[in-house]
Amino acid sequence: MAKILICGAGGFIGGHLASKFILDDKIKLICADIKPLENWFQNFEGSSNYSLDLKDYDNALKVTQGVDYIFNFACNMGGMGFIENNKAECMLSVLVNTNLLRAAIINKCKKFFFSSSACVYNSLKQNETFVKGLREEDAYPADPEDGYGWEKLFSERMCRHFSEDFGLETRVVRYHNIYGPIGTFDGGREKAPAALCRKIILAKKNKEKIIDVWGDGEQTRSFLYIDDCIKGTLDVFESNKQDVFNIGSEEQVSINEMIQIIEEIADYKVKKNYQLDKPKGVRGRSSDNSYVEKKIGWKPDFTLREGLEKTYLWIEQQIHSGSNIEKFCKGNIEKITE
Ligand code: GKE
Repeated sequence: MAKILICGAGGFIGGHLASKFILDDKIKLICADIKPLENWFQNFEGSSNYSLDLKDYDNALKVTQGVDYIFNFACNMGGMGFIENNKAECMLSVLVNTNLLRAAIINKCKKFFFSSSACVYNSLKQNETFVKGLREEDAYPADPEDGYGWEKLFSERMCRHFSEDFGLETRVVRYHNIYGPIGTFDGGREKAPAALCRKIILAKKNKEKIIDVWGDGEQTRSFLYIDDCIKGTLDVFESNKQDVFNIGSEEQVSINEMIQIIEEIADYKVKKNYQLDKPKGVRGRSSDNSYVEKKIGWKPDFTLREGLEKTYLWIEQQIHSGSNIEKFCKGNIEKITE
């Protein structure tokens, strides 16, 4: 039995990974998150679940005891609305990854996975729309997203030096805006795909004809569906490649183009109220997957349209049923009543 620990298991990507491992009877699964168990997006009886703060070194030592493999997704993060307004809080996540690396050495863990982010990339390479896809080397010279991006880049380098100096096997990927069902869609931490699905669902439900859009809608991104993210995560983790890899999509779209796809899914058109004072992040970003495809053999399967169809449907079900809606939205989402 391999003992696997998922840190941040109460969150979006961690929860989906746990839902994969829980089905494997050759894995003893341990899950940890700072959130109380009732607020975990997904939790499973078959795993050992701990609600604890990994910024406390003693907790990291305790929860990694006897563990073979560690996946660290635990960090204070969200979409642009969150990371632009909580830079110090996002940087404190460096304590989590540092504690876990130290504990992994003490507890002789075999391999360590760190979830980095496209926010590490040099901002000067992202100041136009429809930019050239970012290659792994584009993180240097370093000029990452303020706060969150610096923490992710620093923690990437800690992983590298813990491998070089202490022989700990580490695997690092840079996620490019992961979206899908069973994730945050309101309350301030949500990212654009879920936010815009929610806005169009509510507009349709309340027969409103206009939605708020942050920025001018021309900014571009690529968005990776959660199932592709999990497959890429496992492919990198199981490889023998000690390096950093993009796990993202090369399907670069403007926010306006994404809204058009969601309108088609909803069969409901809306006007856009562009809010130029809202958090916008970089002007353009997309992934270049040539390195991960060559070295790992991974590339995404889902198109944005396919992923948004599943995401839209799930959010619509949550809103119309109102079940557990607080779990996915810490904010004051208006109660949707039939
Ligand atoms: N969240 C959100 N909500 N974004 C909106 C909205 C809205 O209602 N309307 C338009 N946008 C625009 C934002 O202004 C931004 O330009 C773009 O969509 C994407 O915003 P986002 O999904 O919140 O986050 P970013 O891609 O800018 O940055 C995220 O990148 C991830 C890695 O790719 C970060 O917030 C992290 O979640 C992560 O590093």
